[in-house]
Amino acid sequence: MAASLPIPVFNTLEEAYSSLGSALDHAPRWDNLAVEFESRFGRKPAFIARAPGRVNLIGEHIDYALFGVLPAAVERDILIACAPRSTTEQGAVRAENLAGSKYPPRHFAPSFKNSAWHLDIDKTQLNWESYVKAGYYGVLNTFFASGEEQPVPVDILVTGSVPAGSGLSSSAAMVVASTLTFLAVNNKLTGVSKGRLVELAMENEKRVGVNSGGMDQAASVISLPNSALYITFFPTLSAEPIPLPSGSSPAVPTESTTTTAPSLTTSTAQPHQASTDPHNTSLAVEVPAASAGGVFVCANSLVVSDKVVGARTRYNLRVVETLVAARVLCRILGLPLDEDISGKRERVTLREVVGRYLGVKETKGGEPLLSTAQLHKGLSELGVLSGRLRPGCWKADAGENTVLAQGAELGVSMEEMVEMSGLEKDEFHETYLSWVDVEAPNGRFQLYKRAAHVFSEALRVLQFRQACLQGRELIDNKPNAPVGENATKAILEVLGALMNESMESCSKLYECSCPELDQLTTICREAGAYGSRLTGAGWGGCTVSLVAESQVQDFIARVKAAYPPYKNLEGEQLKEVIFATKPSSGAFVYKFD
Ligand code: NG1
Ligand code: MG
Repeated sequence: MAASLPIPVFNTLEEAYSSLGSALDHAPRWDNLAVEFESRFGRKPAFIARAPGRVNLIGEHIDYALFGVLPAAVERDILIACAPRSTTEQGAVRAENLAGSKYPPRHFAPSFKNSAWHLDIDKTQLNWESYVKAGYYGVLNTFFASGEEQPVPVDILVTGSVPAGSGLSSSAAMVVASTLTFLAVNNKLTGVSKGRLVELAMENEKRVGVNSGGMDQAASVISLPNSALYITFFPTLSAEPIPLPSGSSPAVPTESTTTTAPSLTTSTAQPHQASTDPHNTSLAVEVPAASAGGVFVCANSLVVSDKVVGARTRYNLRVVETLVAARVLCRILGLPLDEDISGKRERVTLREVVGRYLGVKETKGGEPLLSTAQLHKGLSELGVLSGRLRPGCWKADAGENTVLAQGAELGVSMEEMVEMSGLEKDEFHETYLSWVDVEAPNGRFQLYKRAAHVFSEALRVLQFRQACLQGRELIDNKPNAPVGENATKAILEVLGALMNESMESCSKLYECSCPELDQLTTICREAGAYGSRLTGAGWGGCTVSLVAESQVQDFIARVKAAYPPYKNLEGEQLKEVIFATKPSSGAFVYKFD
């Protein structure tokens, strides 16, 4: 399977660019980075590590509950050029960023104390180098753990085209690229599979302070051109490429279809200003007139999603609420827990609750033991049973009337939650709160709403995957037949409806939207999208909309006219905030001769 493959290391730029499966002109950015590296550090880079951002098509906030998600890598990525440096300061890093004033140069060095490597990461504010340090941390403590072998001193230069805080996972792209950089420059890439890199990057990203699931890192590492990935996390990480209903002819850029010959002649080439080049129309999509396919369009709400600083009351709180909901459901439904399973207190996930509910003994480390049909059944039934998590409904003697009478909005207090868990207060804190800093607004925790979202969203992912598989079959078999076209349209409508339901659930049950995201997704639907939803953690950042291929330009024009923050944006500035995406390939390393 895809996750067990080695990380690609390319020795020629032809190979590197063609692996991206895109008609974009990548050369200017790569050239510019290499030229700048040489002018700043006085020698050529030894490697460039590349990791893409991703757009999540469906499956929001369910990866840390260990349910499958459906993202695709985007063409926008992080590139890190690096080379070892000759100095006596072991493992020291000079880190610079091409976006200079926003991300000032940093110099830091790890220290080896008490049998472990340390780097200072400030979790109270967002610093760009924290993501570089996070990637380095895991490499140090995995490959230099004994303290005997020393990491080499390194110079690095970073450039990124994934907008930060936009839900397109610039953070995971940074962490994956950084992890790859330090692996490559220390000659530790051999034997590291894509799956291992995902595990390392997941661990690394948690060091920045967000207890995230593994979706972003897996998408950034494992993705393949032209398909989305159905990523599952239980019992182990697994990834299945899912073809998208993108029509019979693939979408191509309107201009720059001729790819500049790979150059990277660092001593002669002039730096290009790729991102501000008015002729760089690389993200506009030309649409085959007769195509019946759909295209995913990202639109940034321009509200910056502050996930790290806001993690206490947002992301990390949701992680705790879903975990506690899983325990309480086990108790309410009389399912095996703790002693029955492992002999000690466990933090059971909502995904594991499904297996227990269906009476299937699932073991970690093996193949998933639930069939798609079983998972479907379990999710549907548990979606209904999650109503028992409403205040007052969880006690054994709670009658049906109570279920109907109690509002979901209220949530439960800390005391009620501890009581529902069946744990002593100390044990509860140890199991659910000792490793994370959270604060519930008004002291109320929302177990019902969070579990209801997770079960329904996980079900929508299964339905979306199924519809994509059917859609591709139709397009492949009957590209021109009217019946095929109508059927394809019907599939796009199914996908769009699932995206709309997902948005509704994120907004109402998971409460991870914001007024601007609600407004922008409504505008996108009114502008003709089959469906539109927030993507990524939410509370700001991007939306993703499914749009008929033949309608993309018209759609963009309508959204521009209707969404107030876009009114004064033209040309490149507009393309920065709203663009069609084509699934790209995952992370790799380019090695200079
Ligand atoms: P974003 O907002 O794109 O960084 C975050 C998490 C994911 C996932 C989504 C919500 C990180 C690194 N990633 O994505 O694991 O939980 O939110 O579906 O925090
Ligand atoms: Mg992120």
